[in-house]
Amino acid sequence: MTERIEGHGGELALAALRAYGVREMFTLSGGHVFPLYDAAYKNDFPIYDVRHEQSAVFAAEAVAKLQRRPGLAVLTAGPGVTNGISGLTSAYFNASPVLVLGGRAPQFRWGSGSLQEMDHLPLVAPVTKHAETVFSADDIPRAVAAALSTALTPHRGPVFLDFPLEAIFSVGDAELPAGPDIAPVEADPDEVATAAGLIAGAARPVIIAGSDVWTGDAVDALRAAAEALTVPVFTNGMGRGALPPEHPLAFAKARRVALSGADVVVVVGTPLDFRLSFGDFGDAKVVHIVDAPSQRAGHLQPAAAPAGDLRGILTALANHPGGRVDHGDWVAQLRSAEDAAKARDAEEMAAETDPIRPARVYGELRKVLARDAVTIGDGGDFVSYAGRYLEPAQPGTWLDPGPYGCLGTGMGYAMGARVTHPDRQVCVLMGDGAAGFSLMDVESLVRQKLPVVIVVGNNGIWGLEKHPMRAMYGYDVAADLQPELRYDHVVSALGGAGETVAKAADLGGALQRAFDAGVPYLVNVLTDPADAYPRSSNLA
Ligand SMILES: Cc1ncc(C[n+]2csc(CCOP(=O)(O)OP(=O)(O)O)c2C)c(N)n1
Ligand SMILES: [Mg+2]
Repeated sequence: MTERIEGHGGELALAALRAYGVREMFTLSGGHVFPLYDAAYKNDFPIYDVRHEQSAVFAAEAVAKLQRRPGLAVLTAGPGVTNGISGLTSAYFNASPVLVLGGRAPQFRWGSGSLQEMDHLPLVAPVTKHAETVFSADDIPRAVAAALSTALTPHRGPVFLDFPLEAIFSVGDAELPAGPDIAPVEADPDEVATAAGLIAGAARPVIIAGSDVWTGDAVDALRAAAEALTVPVFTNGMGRGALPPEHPLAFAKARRVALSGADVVVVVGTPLDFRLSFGDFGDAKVVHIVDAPSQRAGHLQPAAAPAGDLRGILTALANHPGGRVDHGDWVAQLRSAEDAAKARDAEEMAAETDPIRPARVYGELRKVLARDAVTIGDGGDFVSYAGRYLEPAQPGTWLDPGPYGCLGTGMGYAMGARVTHPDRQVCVLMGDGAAGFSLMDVESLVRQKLPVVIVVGNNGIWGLEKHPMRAMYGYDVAADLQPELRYDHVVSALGGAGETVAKAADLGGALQRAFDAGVPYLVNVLTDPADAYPRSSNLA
């Protein structure tokens, strides 16, 4: 028996959203979307509001990434939607199932110059899997359900709907959608068998696992495959923490040794993009395992590229019936490289330098972070160091902006993380430059009682740009910020608290106070502007 629902457009939308597991909205007020607020208000559906629409979309994306279910941002017509476009684009690059519902000027007088009248679709179409204007209230549940099904179907991604004023304000009725029913797509078994044979027959195989392994709920299958075939595993994005750091096959530091020595590189659930030298691993054969055919690389021809449900593919690898080469020596070789690199890192993380270097910040942070803490990176070099020195112990605990590399995710991601995990530590690692994009949203966090810890690596520069520009031109422009600025005072002024730390010895106490504070708390660490993250070539 199907259930019929009736009400205004906002109520019809909410019923469909709930059927799809959406549990809250992130928004910034605008009259065009009032019916969505009215429905939420009358049905005890949580509304979190922000000070810039980018934060609403980033918060929705954090919920989608951490909880593996759709995240919702509601944006008003025109500028509300355009302010959300970097968030949508990030979600598109990250395959995050985010739904943006936009208000829209009335259709009946379209073209007459209504307030905030613009057609959003041509702007959002290139960065969404689906974008549609819904012209009648009756049609809203169908459209919401179809959009969310699309968002949740691998390869996942954001979707957009907008509702002309008269559609969302008028009353209609429709069938209640049943909720998601996404059938897994099975990969071609021959291709999976080819991949399994290549890995089992390799002398020096390596696995690199990325975000889709987490999103596709394939973490256990990844571990089973790695263990069954004895393959060292490296991770990136939401894949970090898929194997606990103490697992004998979990590696992080020996990446260069691994990739230069490997004869088969297996990349699972992440594109062969700049983060993985575009899939160029010298003479090694590449196996690229993706969650949908659309994700196969167009710029190279891997030795095998099974596409389909990642859990199914990885489980098939774990159950590979054929013989296998012993990889024990290879694993041992990488382990000694890993241990040596870890010892070097440990020294750097303990170094008593003046000014403080980022490594020490992470050395101190590691002492106070719980295993299930959510850490969020928003910045340049300071976040590259976070990636290097922090070791997520569990999957689904590390949020970086992903390959779109958009600064400004910080407070939005923090809001989504706090809403997701009310009882865990949530810690944002921020460059001082990045802080400028979203720090005003500390006000939203304070007001809505969403405490988080913010650690700013305050080097007084756009470090990731200043150092490369100097290296390239011998000078730099547009790369300086006010040195030693009191970002902690900004947070205090907004109702939170914080302090500035200039000496390494004071870091531990400050971080402890931050996690105990119970309000948004910013630790403003004055770091060495001369410190540059070592990289061979970098144009960000
Ligand atoms: C929205 C956006 N604007 C500009 C950039 C280019 N960019 C990448 S890193 C970076 C510098 C970041 O500086 P900061 O946050 O202070 O971190 P630091 O490198 O100094 O540690 C810039 C400007 C970007 N990635 N995203
Ligand atoms: Mg900086």
